Amino acid sequence: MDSVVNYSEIIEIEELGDERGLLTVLEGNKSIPFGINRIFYIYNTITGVRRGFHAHYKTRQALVCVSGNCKVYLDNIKRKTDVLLDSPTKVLILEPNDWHEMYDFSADCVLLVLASHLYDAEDYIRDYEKFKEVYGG
Ligand code: T46
Repeated sequence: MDSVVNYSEIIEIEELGDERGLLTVLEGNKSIPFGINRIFYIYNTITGVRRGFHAHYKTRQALVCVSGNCKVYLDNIKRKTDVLLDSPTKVLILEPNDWHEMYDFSADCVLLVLASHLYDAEDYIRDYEKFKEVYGG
C-alpha cells in the first residue's frame, strides 16, 4: 500500500462551452490526480437501490454524474459523510481508504467512474470488520 495517505474530496472541473453547448474534460494525471486505466458507468439503477459497500486497497477513483444525480456515503473511520453528485463538473476523487455506498440514484443518473487500476476482485474490502482492521490504524 502507498505510504502517502490521500483524502477523498470533491473537485470542480471547468466547463467549456460555446453557442453549441457544453463540454467538460477529465484528464489523467492532470485534472484527475492519477493515471486512468479503467472506465465504467452505472446507470438504470433501480429506485431505492444502494450499491458499493466496500473500500479498496489501492484503487483510486473519480466519480461524476454525467446525467442526473446520486449521493455517496463515505466512511474513512475518522469521518463519515454524505456527498451529493449533481453536476457533470463536480467530481468526487474517491481514495481507497473510504468505505463507500452510492444511493438515491435519480432515474436518469449515469454515474461515470474513472479508475486508477484494472479490475481486480482482490482489491476490494467488502467486509466492514476487515476494513476497520486495515484502515483503523
Ligand atoms: C466502486 C464503485 C464506485 C467487473 O467485472 N469489472 C469492473 O471493472 C467492475 C467495476 C465491476 N465488475 C463486475 C463485478 C460485479 O460482478 O461487475 C459487477 C458489479 O460490480 P460491483 O458490485 O462491484 O458494483 P458496485 O456498484 O458495488 O461498485 C462499483 C465498483 O465495482 C467499485 O470499484 O468503487 O462502483
